[in-house]
Amino acid sequence: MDTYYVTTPIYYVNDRPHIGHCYTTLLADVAARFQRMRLGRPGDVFCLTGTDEHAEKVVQSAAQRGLSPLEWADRNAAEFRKAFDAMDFAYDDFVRTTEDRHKTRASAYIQKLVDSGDIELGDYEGWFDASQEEYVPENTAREHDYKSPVTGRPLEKRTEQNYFFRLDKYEGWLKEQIESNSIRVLPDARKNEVLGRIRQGLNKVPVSRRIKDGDADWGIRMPNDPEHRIYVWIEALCNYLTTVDTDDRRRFWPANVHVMAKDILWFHAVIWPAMLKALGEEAPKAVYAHAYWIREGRKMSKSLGNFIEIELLEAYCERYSTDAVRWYLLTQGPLGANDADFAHDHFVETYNADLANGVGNSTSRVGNMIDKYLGGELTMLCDGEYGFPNGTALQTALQARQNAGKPAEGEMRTFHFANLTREAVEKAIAAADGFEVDEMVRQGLSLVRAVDDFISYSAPFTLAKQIDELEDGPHALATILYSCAETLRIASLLIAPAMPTKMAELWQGWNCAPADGISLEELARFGGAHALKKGQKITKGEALFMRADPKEDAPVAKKD
Ligand code: ME8
Repeated sequence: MDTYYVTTPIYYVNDRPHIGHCYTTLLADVAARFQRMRLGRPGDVFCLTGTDEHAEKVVQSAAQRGLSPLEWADRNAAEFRKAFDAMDFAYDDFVRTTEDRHKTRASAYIQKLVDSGDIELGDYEGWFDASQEEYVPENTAREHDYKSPVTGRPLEKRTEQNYFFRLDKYEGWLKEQIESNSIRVLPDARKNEVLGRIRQGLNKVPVSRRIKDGDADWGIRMPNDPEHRIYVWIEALCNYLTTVDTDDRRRFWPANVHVMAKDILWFHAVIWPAMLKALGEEAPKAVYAHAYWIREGRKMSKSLGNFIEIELLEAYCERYSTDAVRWYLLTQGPLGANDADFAHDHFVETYNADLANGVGNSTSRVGNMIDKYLGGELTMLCDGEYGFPNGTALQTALQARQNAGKPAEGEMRTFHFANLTREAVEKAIAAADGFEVDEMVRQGLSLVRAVDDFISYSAPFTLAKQIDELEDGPHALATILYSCAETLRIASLLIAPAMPTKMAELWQGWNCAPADGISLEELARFGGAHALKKGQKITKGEALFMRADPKEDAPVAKKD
């Protein structure tokens, strides 16, 4: 893989950001951070987010506030950026569809589709879902009693003369591309849904609206017919290409993955790839549609007004750290096919189990032992193998347990940290390829758990008490602590995309910040060129996460 390009939807600016927007953008951010490290070439990764500004509802909500659409869009686009800064997202560009760079190129793409006969004029009658800015197919409208499947608001019957995109021409091609995974529709359940709907037959898609008297001058006009405006969805999709359609960014196309929630999968898995095909452009390699964050069993959405707002997330960030919020959203969120409920108890439970008692406890325990027993300096290396026949350090530790009257039970166990860490990195890379970003960082946590298990088994604190009595004692203790620290270093690389600040803190204390320009596989080689060294200073430092009190009330959003 030479380059990696990941996108989020561009969000409507009729309202302020909430957990859903933060969640999708977090997924893209974590994937991009991982790939930057994996490739060792941050400049070859491109993460795009932004705002979708030409919707009718932006005009309406601006008017309600006595503002021009652009003033309202400016204000909300700034809110999105602020929210994304608070969540520590490191995107490479933030596109606004009101920017010239987008408008000019989107308009050129539409003209090209007109010229090729892929866009043509015709009459259209259908059920319009004004709350979602889209037409709903007749059977879906009927199934939902002529109400919006998303918001439950009544659908409107509309007839208009429109330009249409000939989606029907691409039915066979789309089926073949998706079936063969040339375009991967992920997760798998979504692929079947999309194929099922394609098999019902594809119709032409309206791509314009006739401008009526009194309409605000908002949106992009059809380049061939200024009486019409390009339907907001069609121009919005173009953002993924308009933003990288420059000499220096073209190399990022096609996108590796477009990420979104399942509500807008159809546009991304079907309409957009067909538009690209018609334009002579390559289709995205994958489209990933996650499920929803819900609250008390109902979808959270701006239209229902029941979402978890950015202010509440900020209150969680303030109390538990931004990295902890990122970890919770990432690992407990609706990444697969199932919706996820945001619940305070569950937050605290996850925080304590994975972070305070997991990553935080393990790193501070190992740091403290190195400080106490080795004077804060690694004095031995280890080949990472604690099985027979090379596990002499472990045998010495077990001897110490025996001497202290606390023998380890059962058969002698083996801990091959060189293998364990290599496997974890391989699994993380495989997970990243399928956009299972939660599984990707969980590989880091599994290494932390392996170190905890090894510490309980080898009991270095027991060994430390007999250091002068056992012939091999000092060597065994230093070797065991080295392998714990080195395994945690590798774990920290896999966890860093989710918790960049906390892992940077750890690297600072342990003097092991990953070098620039080196790929993950090199960085993560146990005992390799970038490993912890003999003589390396380890500062014990503060615990990364303090235990949370489950009895404490949930944080509350601060309002201006
Ligand atoms: O649809 N749970 O914008 P939008 C998880 N402008 N994710 C959620 C969510 C929830 N409850 N609610 C929203 C649009 N999202 C168009 C997109 S793209 C060319 C144009 C996230 O502001 C999720 O990513 O309504 C969803 O797909 C997106 O916000 C919809 O954002």
